[in-house]
Amino acid sequence: MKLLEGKTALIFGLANKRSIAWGITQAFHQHGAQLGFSYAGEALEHRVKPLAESLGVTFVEPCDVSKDDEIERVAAKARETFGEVDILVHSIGFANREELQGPYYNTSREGFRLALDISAYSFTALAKAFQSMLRPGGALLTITYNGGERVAPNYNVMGVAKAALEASVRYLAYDFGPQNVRVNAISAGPIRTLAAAGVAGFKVMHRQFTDYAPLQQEITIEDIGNTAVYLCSDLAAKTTGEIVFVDSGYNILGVPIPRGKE
Ligand code: NAD
Ligand code: 0WE
Repeated sequence: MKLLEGKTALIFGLANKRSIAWGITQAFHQHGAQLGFSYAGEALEHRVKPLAESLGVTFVEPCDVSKDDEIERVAAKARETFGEVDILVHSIGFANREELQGPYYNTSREGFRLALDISAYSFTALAKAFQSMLRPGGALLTITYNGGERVAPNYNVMGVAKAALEASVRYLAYDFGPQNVRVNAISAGPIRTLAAAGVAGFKVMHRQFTDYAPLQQEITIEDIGNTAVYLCSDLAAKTTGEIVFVDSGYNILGVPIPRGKE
């Protein structure tokens, strides 16, 4: 059964084949959605264009989400191309590398501003820019991490940004409710993407994740894609303002002990 037939979805945050945005793209494509992409800027064009072409997607627009004029430009382009849009996916996060190690209290004022601007505010900015284009029955979706609710060592200012992002999901869900547009987030377990590459201690964290998680299984971009289809389809018609965990059950643990060592 195709769950997104007749729906148009715009996906922000595609960098390469390992991106969570690519897992979502493939699942949306399999479910019959008409797609459009937006990517950060020219440096990524040579990676994103071939991926778009492989699915026959022609709407591929650069947009640095820290720039209001670029958001406005891509929104105008979407209106011109599609008229109305059903689904908007935000799969974007960034902090300066030096902020993702050492004590959180060392976060600089500018590092805090940048991380919250790109990782949290941009979702609200996109919601505003696309508000008048969103069809009733539509959905906004973003990707978060449990480091926004609990302490993940080194995640630091990104955790604070995810907390702001998750609160934005609830406030936006309230705002968009009367328009019958739903707003949700997927809280993904650790996945080896570009944004996870070279992160201090990622390998150790990833290893213990599968040792402790109830399902004892790694999280894939396909797992996130499948849940994204559900949340953006009419199957989730009465679900809004939620943070849905796709993490093999890791977040439910109060006393994490490896299997067999209880
Ligand atoms: P990724 O590097 O493939 O995606 C991050 C994207 O953010 C990239 O496409 C990058 O170009 C984009 N981006 C950064 N700054 C931007 C800007 N100024 N304007 C526009 N785009 C910008 O990595 P990913 O893991 O797929 O990350 C996607 C989302 O998933 C992020 O919000 C991340 O925090 C979240 N997440 C990742 C994991 C994980 O373990 N990989 C777990 C939970 C949540
Ligand atoms: O949200 C993320 C990735 C966040 C991220 C990663 C980078 C690395 C490269 C944001 N900005 C940057 N900037 C860079 O220059 N994740 C959930 C993956 C992740 O990142 C961590 C993690 C996990 C998990 C950082 C520290 C600790 C754990």
